[in-house]
Amino acid sequence: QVVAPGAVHVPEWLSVERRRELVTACREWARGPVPLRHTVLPGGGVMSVRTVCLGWHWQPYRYTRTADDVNGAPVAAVPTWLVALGRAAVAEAYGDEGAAEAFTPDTALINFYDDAARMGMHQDKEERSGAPVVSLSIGATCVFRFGNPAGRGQPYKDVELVSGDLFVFGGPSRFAFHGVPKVYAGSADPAAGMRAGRLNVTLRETGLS
Ligand code: MD5
Ligand code: FE
Repeated sequence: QVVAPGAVHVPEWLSVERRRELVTACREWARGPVPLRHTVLPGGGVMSVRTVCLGWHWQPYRYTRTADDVNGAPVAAVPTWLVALGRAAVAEAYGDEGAAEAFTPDTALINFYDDAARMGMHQDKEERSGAPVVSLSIGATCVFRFGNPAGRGQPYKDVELVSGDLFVFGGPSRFAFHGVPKVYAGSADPAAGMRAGRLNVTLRETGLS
């Protein structure tokens, strides 16, 4: 499942039980202290994805401790169990206990996609850390477009991500362009508590203090 150097896909890594726990926790975080919201871009565009953050609040294009573009509230902390899950994910993907122990995510970005939501090709460049990004997908199947660090266009690989999948992006893949061009309607995971849409949780080190 090595898609590119540093990019590892582990299909259905999360047990159904784990998925349910994550879905329940995300529902709670979506209620507050900062509500799930469509991010508004500086040019006035509105993202179709809805997002809530833990630890640090991502706004285009910086991290803050308070959700200044939503309600000004301090964001909720990243729970220790989620940090532990992130470390287990790095261990699983890289088979490297040292890398797993060193991974100390201080932010989680939680994205909710309804069946019509998309994410355009972009790079994640706001972090000041060489650490990998851990991505957990639950619910509807999507097409994840994994590109290259040079630009939005070709070459890219389209990978289907299904409920429970883990993807870790590190090393030379950390700054690859990527996006979600399609969510498959009707492919959600009721056993995990997702009756519709897709949930993606990313765990990251911001390198900020
Ligand atoms: C998602 N989220 O499915 C994706 C999963 C985001 C975002 O893109 O910015 O919230 S994270 C995919 C990712 C993260 C960091 C690097 C790379 C991919 N990569 O180099 O391909 O909602
Ligand atoms: Fe991204």
